[in-house]
Amino acid sequence: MSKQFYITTPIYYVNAEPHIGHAYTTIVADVLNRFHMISPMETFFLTGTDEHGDKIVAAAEETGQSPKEYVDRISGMFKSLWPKLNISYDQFIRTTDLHHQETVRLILSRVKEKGDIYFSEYEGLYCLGCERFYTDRELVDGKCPDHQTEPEVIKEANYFFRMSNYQDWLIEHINQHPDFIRPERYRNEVLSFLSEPLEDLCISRPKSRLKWGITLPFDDDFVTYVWFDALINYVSALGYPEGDQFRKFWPSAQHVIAKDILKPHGIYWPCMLKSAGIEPYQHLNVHGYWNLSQGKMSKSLGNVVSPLELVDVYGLDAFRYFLLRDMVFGLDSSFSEEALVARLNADLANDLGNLVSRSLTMAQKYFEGDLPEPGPSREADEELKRSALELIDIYAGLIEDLALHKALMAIWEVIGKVNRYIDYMAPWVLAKSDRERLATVICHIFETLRIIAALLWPFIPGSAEKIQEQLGLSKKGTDFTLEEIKRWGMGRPVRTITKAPALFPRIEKEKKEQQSKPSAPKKKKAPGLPLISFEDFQKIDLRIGRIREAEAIPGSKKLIKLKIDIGEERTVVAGLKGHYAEEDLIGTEILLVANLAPVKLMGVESHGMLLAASDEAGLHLLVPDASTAPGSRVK
Ligand code: ME8
Repeated sequence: MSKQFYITTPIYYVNAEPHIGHAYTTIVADVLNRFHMISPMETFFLTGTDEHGDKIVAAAEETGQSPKEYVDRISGMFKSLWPKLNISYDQFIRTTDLHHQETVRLILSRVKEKGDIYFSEYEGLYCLGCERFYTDRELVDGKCPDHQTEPEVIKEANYFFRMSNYQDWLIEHINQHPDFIRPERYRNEVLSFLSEPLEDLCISRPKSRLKWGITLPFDDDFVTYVWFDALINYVSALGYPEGDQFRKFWPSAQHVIAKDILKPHGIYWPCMLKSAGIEPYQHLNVHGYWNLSQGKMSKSLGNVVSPLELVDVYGLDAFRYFLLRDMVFGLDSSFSEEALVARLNADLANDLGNLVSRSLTMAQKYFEGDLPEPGPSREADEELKRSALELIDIYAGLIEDLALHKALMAIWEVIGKVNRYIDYMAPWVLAKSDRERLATVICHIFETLRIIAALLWPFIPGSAEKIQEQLGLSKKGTDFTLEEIKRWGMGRPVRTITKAPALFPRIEKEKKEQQSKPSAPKKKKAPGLPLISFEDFQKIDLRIGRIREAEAIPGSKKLIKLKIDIGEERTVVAGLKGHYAEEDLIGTEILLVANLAPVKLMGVESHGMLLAASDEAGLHLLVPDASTAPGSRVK
């Protein structure tokens, strides 16, 4: 692997304020960047704003500002948002930057010299929202699928880029580099698009219609089409063609985008690069949409969720963690505050927060914060050590594969193990009987915590550094490389361990709501079911299970077949489709009615029933509030 890593986000349009979709992409790029920092590699992280085109002029007109005043203001909002989300980018590019404009003109000249640009009259269907011509087959019921508006017929003479010249080369390149566009579903989408003849790309707009853009180097009466301008930011930022940064970082380039802009990035951009004589990027990483319960969130629909408002209420790392844990990279996800609160309370406050806090309390109480040397280790200690060390490679592999939610699940599996190790070892008993054993156990807990904190740093850097601080470590964040993280025994603190306020305070949603709404109606009484005796209740065998496999049942709209570990393996059929993605279920701990008589559903025999509750927001699986061993009895 090369020693450099170059990651980019899309440059966002400045026609509206940033929302959680933009935050997600930028946080993902930040996680990947930070992960490569500790790999360690020399990294470069680029973000910025896209400031030309019809849309921007229309948005500026609405506010009564000039395009320049308008883009300065909104671009500033993006720029000032990122530090508040702990995004550590290296450069913020604006397409109105002079050096970017010069690079666009240089590349246009090169492509023209190559013979790939021609002038022609064109009549087509143009969507103002997308700023592009549509072919009939791309429209849905005659309307733009994104904006649900009928495109205008526009006839004008324009410059065209011979994209069709590069169709065969691009198909070949994608076939030879299976992870050029990933995940696979988006690679297939691009290949399917390329199976039809590629049309040439209209790359200019006459100034009579649009002045706000970069003037073509070979015709003063035209400005550059916004996409031909915007995509070039990825190389202009590095000082193409002569810049040292370009030479150093471009060969390792990776883009992160959502599926809405797959076509410009998966097709136009590689063809433009090829024509200009620049090597293609390494990877195009494509994620799905964050939706709200009522559908896609978008600026044009006006139903966006503001990142800063969420951060103010729930804290930055709860927000970052939720976005990264609840979206399977590549698939769509539904955003709800309820789900965010559930994650915060269960994973952060209970599992991680309590683990850190109880460990620090024990170190204080038994050793006044000054950990002694550990004594000889036993099998259970070795087992914990093995899990913690194995986690490092598993985690790295999952991040390389963009399975960010799985990397977090893997960390949480080890968090669960440490919590169980503490319960099992009962240091409070050892404190009275065996101080040497106590020291060994506490040292194993601290070493595992050191590894957990270091691996969490790319995801929730602020909290990870606080944990490192509380553990009394001299190093923080990027100071720990993956190699160093692997060195067991480094965790002996150099300073006295400090007990600090809770890392992730629980959100008591109902309490909060009641406080802010004194006249809120009383909670509905539970609907009356017949009373049962305690003996009857005891007949139900309720167990903690962990989902190992999840697979949709073909032909069924609702059912998913699950393999669940409850100390033994159970096959259970559950109506979870549409509420949970199969991949998301794997690793989840659930409550299972384990002694229900088997039933056959869609030909599959089901041995038990999962507990779940539903309300207006959807169906929610009931889960233990801290990781619990599979098979544990629920009482
Ligand atoms: O397309 N869910 O800018 P843009 C997830 N200027 N991500 C979302 C999202 C959602 N609901 N909504 C937006 C442009 N995004 C061009 C890019 S690049 C050379 C030019 C994120 O402001 C996601 O990353 O419309 C998506 O690709 C991007 O914002 C679109 O941002």
